[in-house]
Amino acid sequence: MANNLTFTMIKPDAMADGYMGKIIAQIQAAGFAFNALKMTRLSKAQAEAFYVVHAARPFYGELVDFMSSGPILAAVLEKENAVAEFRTLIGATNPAEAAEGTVRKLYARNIGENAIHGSDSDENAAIEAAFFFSGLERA
Ligand code: FUP
Repeated sequence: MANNLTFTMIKPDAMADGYMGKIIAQIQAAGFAFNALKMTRLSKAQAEAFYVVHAARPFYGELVDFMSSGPILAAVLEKENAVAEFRTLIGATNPAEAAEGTVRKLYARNIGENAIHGSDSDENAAIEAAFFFSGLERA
């Protein structure tokens, strides 16, 4: 994948807490364009598959339960240097360690329920985008 695309999900905590609109606005204000967007809900099996790279970690079960606990908003985003720029926008995994003004600092509940996902590489962005979106669903 080119380095101008990344994949994100607004997670079930931020959706339930009513932050979807504010987070979309913050993403757009930071200069990202939406290439694809959908609201959906992961089954347990789908959450297990998405996070299979973390299968051996102690938090995997909780992560899968949480990510399948409610609706999410999935999106492919476009901007130059998208992966790195988006990870700066969302902040550290643990909101207690996230920089002021980042999405996780503003809206996450804790390290497990941390409001938003952002791909960690161009390769994973391509894999994650393809997990959620067909070619027809991409602008
Ligand atoms: P990030 O790239 O910032 O999303 O973080 P990771 O890929 O390391 O972790 C993916 C998800 O696993 C996090 F968003 C939340 C969960 N997690 C925990 O619940 N506990 C941890 O100690 C680390 C991650």
